[in-house]
Amino acid sequence: MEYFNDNPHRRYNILTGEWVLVSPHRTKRPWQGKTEKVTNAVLPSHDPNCYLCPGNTRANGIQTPAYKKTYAFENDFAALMPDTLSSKIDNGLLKATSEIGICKVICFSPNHSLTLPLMEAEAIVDVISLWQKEYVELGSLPTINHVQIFENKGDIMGCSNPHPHGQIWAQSTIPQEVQKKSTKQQEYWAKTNRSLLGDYIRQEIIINERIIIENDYFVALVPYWAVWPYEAMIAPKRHIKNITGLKSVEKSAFAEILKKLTVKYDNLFETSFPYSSGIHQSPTDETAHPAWHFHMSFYPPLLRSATVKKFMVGYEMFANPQRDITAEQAAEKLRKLPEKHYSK
Ligand code: H2U
Repeated sequence: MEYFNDNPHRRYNILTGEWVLVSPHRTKRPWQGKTEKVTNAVLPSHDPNCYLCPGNTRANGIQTPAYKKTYAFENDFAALMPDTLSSKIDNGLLKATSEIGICKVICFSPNHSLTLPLMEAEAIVDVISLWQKEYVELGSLPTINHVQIFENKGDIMGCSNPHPHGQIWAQSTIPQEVQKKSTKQQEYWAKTNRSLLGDYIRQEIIINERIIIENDYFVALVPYWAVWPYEAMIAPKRHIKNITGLKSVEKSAFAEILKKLTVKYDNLFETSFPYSSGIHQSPTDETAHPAWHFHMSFYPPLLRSATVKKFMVGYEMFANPQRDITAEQAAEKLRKLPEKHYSK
């Protein structure tokens, strides 16, 4: 509705049941902060001091093999451990339970200087194949009921090393963000026998205001309820529960759209665009999860330039997430950006 382009309103997140406050009229306020471009460091293809480069030694003395495509290993400083003993505190209002899990590091490429947008789509297919393998292997362990695949990109996101890599934290309980989405998708499925996200995507394709990129099998869009200024979601048009359900052509289409979206991200402020991305998909517990529709979300912090980020502070911390530019404005900006990387 036109009125919402200029006036404060709340939008509903169908996947979590949460709301975001949108204040589009605020984009007119004067900005006296920084907007300069940054000089992007040129990285070598092999860094002798990088723990993740082939042939180098990790912090704990183990040697990384001379891998040619991708490489996964158990995190040496893991947040979750496979052998944690079962224990519980239930003392009045004090509750705690032990948690079992496995954390892995996933190297996307042996080339230290690359990032997903700079990799060839075929090489991204290899990354997706590794994600699938890890999802199956970790998910089939009796103690693992959820496998979270994610990437923190850029030091602004707390990433410790520019070598292209992501992580997997697999654990015995289903984390709360996933639990919320399970509940909402299951409620819709019980009522309609259809995928909530599938119906949403079909509606978005018809409206065509928030789509960034579309191919035969996938869309990349700014969700109606996006919180981060340039938040995006990649989702398959077909109802697929998790990444193991991808057919070969769909896997290539996923890699292609992943590359195109991240290239556009880099082109937005002509910088290696920071973000946290993660794949939400069916948990690996004993349940069938027919309602689950897998998707990959990108939460980038940048707002105005390569250095000016959106702060989730004040009202956002104490009351509710809030954004200024609308999802439609963000999608239009991203849609219009070239699909060729600015550095090439
Ligand atoms: P981040 O940069 O996203 O933090 O990921 C790097 C991970 O790699 C981090 O979790 C692990 C860190 O614990 N790591 C090792 O497992 N071994 C090392 O030798 C260095 C870093």
